[in-house]
Amino acid sequence: DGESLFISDLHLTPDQPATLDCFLRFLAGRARAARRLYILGDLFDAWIGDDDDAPLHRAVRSALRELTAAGTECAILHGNRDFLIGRAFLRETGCRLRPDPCLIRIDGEPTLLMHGDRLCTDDLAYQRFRRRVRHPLVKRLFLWKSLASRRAIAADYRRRSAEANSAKTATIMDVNQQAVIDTLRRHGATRLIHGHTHRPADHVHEVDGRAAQRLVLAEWRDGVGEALSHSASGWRRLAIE
Ligand code: LP5
Ligand code: MN
Repeated sequence: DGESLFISDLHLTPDQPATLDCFLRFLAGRARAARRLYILGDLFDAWIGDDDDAPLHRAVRSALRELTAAGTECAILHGNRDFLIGRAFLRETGCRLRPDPCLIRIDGEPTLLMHGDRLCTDDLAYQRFRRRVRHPLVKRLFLWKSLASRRAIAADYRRRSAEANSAKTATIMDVNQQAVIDTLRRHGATRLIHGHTHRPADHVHEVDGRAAQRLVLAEWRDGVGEALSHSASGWRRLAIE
């Protein structure tokens, strides 16, 4: 029943105008013709609250509103950089927030959608950071601050994160195999689609003697993106330019 598109890790920021243009063309074209669009987290490089009035955020909000008004259903998951996307954003865009993980059925197959950061269980420093910043009280205190100080804090976190990442190994920053298997088993899923690691690939895992597929989405950068497509003709990766 029409095409479903899956994207993640666009990391939209005014510093990367070509990627923003690419996304806006995608919304007005391929996505508009599709039945559903799933955004699996990190749409933005940093989301500091729905009251952010920066031009990029306005442009994305209105483009998403046009998309949903034209009839494409748009579901969004929180990423580690935009977990503060809230009700006002959803109201303004017509997007629906789904939990992470979120189980859907495609062709009758139980398919799990995640951002991917929860699966990186070897990265203890990140998981500690994640627990702290997702605490409801910490979020509320942050959102009470002025836009200017929120911008400064987010920039500081982004800087510290880049520093921390350059000291971590690739293995630590990838998903943990056991976490993948446990998650698939717990949800009875035979397919997992996620982003976050920026290592696009099709993996096969064995869960209780049965094969399960893990499709990892690519990040968007330098004006080039990727969408995973599912339609009557099956699964395909599309280059978005
Ligand atoms: O994002 P990326 O790809 O660089 O790396 C991620 C992990 N980093 C993050 C941090 C984000 O980049 C910052 C997002 C800022 C915008 C959100 C608004 C701010 C809201 C604040 C409060 C409600 O997610 C990175 C992983 C990597 O993915 C791979 O998985 O490794 O993890 C880290 O860098 C964490 C560090 O290891 C430890 C944390 C350093 C910062 C210390 C601040 C502690 C403050 C505690 C909070 C109250
Ligand atoms: Mn991420």
